[in-house]
Amino acid sequence: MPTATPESFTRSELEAYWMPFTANRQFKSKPRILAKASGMYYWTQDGRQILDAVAGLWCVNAGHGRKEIAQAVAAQLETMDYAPPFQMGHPPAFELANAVVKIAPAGLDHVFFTNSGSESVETALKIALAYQRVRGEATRTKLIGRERGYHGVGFGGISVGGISPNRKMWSATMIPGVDHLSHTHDLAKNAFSRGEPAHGANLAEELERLVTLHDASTIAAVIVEPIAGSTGVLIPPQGYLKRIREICDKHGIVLIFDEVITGFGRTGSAFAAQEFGVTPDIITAAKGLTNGCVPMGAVLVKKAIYEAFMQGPEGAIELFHGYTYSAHPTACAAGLATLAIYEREGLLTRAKTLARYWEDAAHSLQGFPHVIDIRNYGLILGLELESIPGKVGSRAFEVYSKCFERGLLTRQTGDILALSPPLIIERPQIDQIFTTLAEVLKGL
Ligand code: PXG
Repeated sequence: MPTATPESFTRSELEAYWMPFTANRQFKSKPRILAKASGMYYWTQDGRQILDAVAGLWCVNAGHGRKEIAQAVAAQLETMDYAPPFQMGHPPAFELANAVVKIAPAGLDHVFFTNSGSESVETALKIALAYQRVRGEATRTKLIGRERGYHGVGFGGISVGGISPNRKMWSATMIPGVDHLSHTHDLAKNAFSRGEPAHGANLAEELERLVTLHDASTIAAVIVEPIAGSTGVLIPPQGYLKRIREICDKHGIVLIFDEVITGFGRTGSAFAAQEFGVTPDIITAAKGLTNGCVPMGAVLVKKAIYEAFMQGPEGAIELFHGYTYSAHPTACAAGLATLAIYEREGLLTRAKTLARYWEDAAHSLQGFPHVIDIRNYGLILGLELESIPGKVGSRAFEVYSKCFERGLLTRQTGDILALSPPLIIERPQIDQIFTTLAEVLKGL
């Protein structure tokens, strides 16, 4: 365990690290520093125990400090630390691809490895565009995303993404030919829904409208998160994803599900695609693939897309794309050990068995001060608070800070708290989460 205490970092030492997606000045005036983790808990540098209600950042699905993963990583580093991924292979890469295919929706039989969710998104968009070309549909160059979508931070991802602060600085350099569907968040009709909200499937018809506007022959792909995570847990309305699938089929549009958050058990199935009974053509994944231990992402591709590339001279490289660390042996070892834990402990479906308890506990907060919505699916929760006029985000940040002081790690986005604990959570820990939230909300 590190020996330094927060106080031991001077302000200028804190300055050296430009922190990502962080209010750096606010943080550095009052740092929150985590130093150790095990099971469902973190410990701060000054030794306080913190219940992890966000699985790190939606990624530590099997809980912290899993010895099997640590041992697999150590063994791989000693056996072979690195192997070039271009024109070379190594056993864990093929083993992990097969292990992922085994739990993937039927038909998604091929896996391209990346190092993050953002890289998975860039890879998926490039594959979709290239696929349209190799199958003779080169005029299909447009991409459709959705408002309030988060698809990482690459230029493709921010272009199809629908979060204005992530876009405005780079507006002139975003990729051209992108359009967006409306988001599906509708508190007037769907507040306090349990599971999939009843209203909003009609919003999928916007895709038909965009097809009419641009013409199908110009549209390559649509990308959506089955459940939007980063912008505050937006659960798909009943029938919405199915309708998006139908419209994509009708018009030859590639459907990409960004499952960086929803993948690996968070909804109660291995992937949200299986949970909602809608199979996309491409899935992007990351996070839970390695239990957050080693950076890694994956793009799962359906057979017809992969096979469209496997044409022409045998010696030709079919896809000019890849990373130095694609299928890094250490990441593959972590991924294999992680998937083995998920299987052994039934974690990919555990959220289903706890979902009802989670839902009831969550909705017990209805009626608490400033709570304007509670929404849930599997082991995911979005708790929305009424914004203070002119100070959007400050109320939820106060809840987030007070929860942290009381030993609970949550995640705040705008005036929404997003929760998604490790899938090993037990009922008393669910109780602790909602008791703490109740105390904090009462004190607002
Ligand atoms: N797609 C989705 C759906 C994501 O949630 C990414 C892509 C990008 O992944 P990387 O590994 O490049 O970060 C994500 C990431 C939050 C939060 O507060 C969520 C993410 C990242 C940061 C914060 O919910 N998800």
